[in-house]
Amino acid sequence: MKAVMKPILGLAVASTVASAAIADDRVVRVYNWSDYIAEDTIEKFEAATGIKVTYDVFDSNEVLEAKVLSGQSGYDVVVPTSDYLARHVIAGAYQKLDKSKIPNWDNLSDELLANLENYDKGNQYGVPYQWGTTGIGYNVAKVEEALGEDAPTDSWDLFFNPEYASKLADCGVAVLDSPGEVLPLALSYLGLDPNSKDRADYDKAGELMKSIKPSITYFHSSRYISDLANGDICLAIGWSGDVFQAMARAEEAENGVEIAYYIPKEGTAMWSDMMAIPKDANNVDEAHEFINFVLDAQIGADITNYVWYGSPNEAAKEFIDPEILANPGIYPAEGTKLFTFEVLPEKINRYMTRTWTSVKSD
Ligand code: N2P
Repeated sequence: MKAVMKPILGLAVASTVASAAIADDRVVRVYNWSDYIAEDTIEKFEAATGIKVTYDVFDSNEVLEAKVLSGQSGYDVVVPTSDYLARHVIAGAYQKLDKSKIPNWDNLSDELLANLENYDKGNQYGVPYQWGTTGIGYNVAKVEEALGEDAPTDSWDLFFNPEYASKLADCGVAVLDSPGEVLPLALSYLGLDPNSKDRADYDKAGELMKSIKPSITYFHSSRYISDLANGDICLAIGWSGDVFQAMARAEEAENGVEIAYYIPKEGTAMWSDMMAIPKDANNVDEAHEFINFVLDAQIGADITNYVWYGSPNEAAKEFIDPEILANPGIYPAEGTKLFTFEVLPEKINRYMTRTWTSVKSD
């Protein structure tokens, strides 16, 4: 009898200890874009709150959307772009924020919050995280070598005009792997509405993409940072902060690679990514604490100083590197042509996905 009792007792004790540990350990599961947070933000949050962070990353709204719309994301905080947030809200994927648990909400820019009401009336579901533009990152020396001094390094022609793109193919051209990011740019280049609701327009955007497809080395939404930094590609259609991070990495490596970013003169997309709490979140209090922490003025500035994206945090401005605030690639100059993404009918979203698949498989 004794011999049998002992292990059972031992087991009972062990499981009591384990469940006590689970009850005490507060956790928050965060799903954010890759290369989108300061090196020490998580560490600081854990030290300040005792909440343990599980941190996973994605690099496209499409990947995030598949998880969020499944209703079983497994996350407490996710970060869709504002137009995707709006779609997910319509689908009932998020819970309303409890702003009484986000005292740092007041640090946010009122002007930005007002603009974001186009996606989220009353700012009930989404909290701006960082914002930026989509543009062209390029290797200064390699582009000059391939195209000479007259390279149109202020225009979308560098990418969308096969005459130039074809000369860059050998040194490598990377494109974001996302219909929702790239097709509006193609529409805009063609002089069409970047938020067109007309399928025929997407056929034209698809044709344009196919015309430069032979010059495209790969479609991927995060690899271009290290490839630009290492000199492995000479052009990327990418997001502002990511290209600046590539620039910083090259400088740090002292490898002689000079990277530049520009917003094409024809105009581009400006977007804002939003923190939101999925319906299936298990750690709702912790999610609010995480969001509130990110909205701290110093923490918000740390993030922008590290990832080179625009901050929605007005109070953070005094801690942001003045060079970043003065950089028109990060904070676009007055008069820059910019458009924002609208929430499109689902049938248009599906058509964009189909168009993209056909571009990639062509
Ligand atoms: C970070 C990319 C975030 C911007 N790597 C895309 N909305």
